Amino acid sequence: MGIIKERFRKKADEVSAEIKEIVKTHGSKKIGEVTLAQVYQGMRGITGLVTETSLLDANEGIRFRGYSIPELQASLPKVKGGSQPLPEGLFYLMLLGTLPTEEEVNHVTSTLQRRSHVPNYVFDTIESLPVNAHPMTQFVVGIMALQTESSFAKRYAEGMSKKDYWDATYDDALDLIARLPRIAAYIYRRKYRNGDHIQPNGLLDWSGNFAHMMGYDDESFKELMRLYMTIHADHEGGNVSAHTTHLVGSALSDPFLSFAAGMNGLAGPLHGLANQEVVKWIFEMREQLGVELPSNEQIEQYVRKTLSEGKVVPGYGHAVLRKTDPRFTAQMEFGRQHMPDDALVNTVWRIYEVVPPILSSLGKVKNPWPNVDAHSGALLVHYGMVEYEFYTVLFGVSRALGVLASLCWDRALGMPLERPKSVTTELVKRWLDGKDEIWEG
Ligand code: NMX
Ligand code: MLT
Repeated sequence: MGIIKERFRKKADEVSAEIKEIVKTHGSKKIGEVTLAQVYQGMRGITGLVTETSLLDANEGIRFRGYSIPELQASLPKVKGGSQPLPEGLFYLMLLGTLPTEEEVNHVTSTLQRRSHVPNYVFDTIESLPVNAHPMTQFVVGIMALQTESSFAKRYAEGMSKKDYWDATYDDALDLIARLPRIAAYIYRRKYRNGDHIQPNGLLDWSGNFAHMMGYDDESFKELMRLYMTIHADHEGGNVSAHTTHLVGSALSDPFLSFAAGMNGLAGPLHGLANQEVVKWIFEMREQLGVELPSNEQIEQYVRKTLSEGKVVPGYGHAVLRKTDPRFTAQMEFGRQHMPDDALVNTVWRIYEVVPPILSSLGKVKNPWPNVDAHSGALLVHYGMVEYEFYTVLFGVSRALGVLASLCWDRALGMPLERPKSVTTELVKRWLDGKDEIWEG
């Protein structure tokens, strides 16, 4: 057994015992009330899940095992001469709960390199799709093709004991994380570079190699990938991609099936697809105005036009956050350091000045501030990655770190099948008339 796997098993045994005790002693404690509005309105604010890897505060933003993004930037190991954290270190942190040393991060990097081989039939399956298929469709099909490699599915079919579920899940999680950059880069080169593929470089870190396979060898692009892969990795458990992966995993669907399901959720425009929508929206604005860097007044008019057409302003708002997303701020900082004069990046910063007061004035938007997707595309365009339909795939590769670390925890803690109660409006009306006890299900 590898040393990280062994440490995970030990840690999981401890946490598992602790949780058993908590549930035994305090299981009947009430932690909240549920209103009818919450049931109809996307279950906002209902605490119904446990996710160990990260926790979101509405005002402060995300903390990974207690560490904010600036704290991760300060304390996670980096490549020599680099200033962004290695996301392999964040994976270690999310999995084990402690910050890794440089040696431990190198160990994760080499474990991923060792597991990174993608069988040819996966590429053949992707090739069977039309090249104009959306990159997220190609990504999910690639993951599904890889599912034949699932150690969990194979061992389950052979009669694996419940106590070994975590072990097979861990193997699948690492295999998936190791292979996703190769699949994603293959899709990028297939769709946008005439199928001129680039072989992996086994000497590079996970994100550096990913950048290399996509055809971006500039060191500052690799730094951007390290930052990107770190900040998109996890956003507690209730977001669509994390929750879907957890939900599907709760049926003991293997990690490939579960993660592919999560990625189908990430492909929605209210979730991960928003990063492509932001750049598409700005490109359309620039085209309509015929300028590279629109003024604040021009942006304001364009925002009002978007709203008057019954559309949302992409990259703004959030179901939980109530302040500027620290992931936006981290990217803004990167932009200030690496490309302060870039016209598109400056447009993003002007949009940040213009949009919040407009959204606030509508009186219904709970969070007028930018989220992670408002900034990411502009940084990518700066390095020549203008193919915005691909951006959600980058988000997906990063999200694997968090949701698969969580799936390991789900299996190690023996999390049961998720099955909340639903009701019909007919029953709600009967309850409102005092005729039924609807909440006893
Ligand atoms: N532009 C215009 N209207 C908005 C926006 C926005 N950016 N955000 C919220 N609203 C509207 C929303 O459509 C709703 O209107 P109505 O009552 O007419 O249906 C009203 O404000 C109340 O919505 P909220 O309670 O503030 O937001 P909710 O929690 O329902 O949704 C989002 C959160 C993220 C889905 C929403 O803010 C949105 O659609 N934002 C734009 C898309 C986006 O950036 N998504 C990415 C989220 C981050 N991620 O990576 O996943
Ligand atoms: C995410 O990163 O998953 C998004 O910000 C959406 C969310 O947290 O609901």
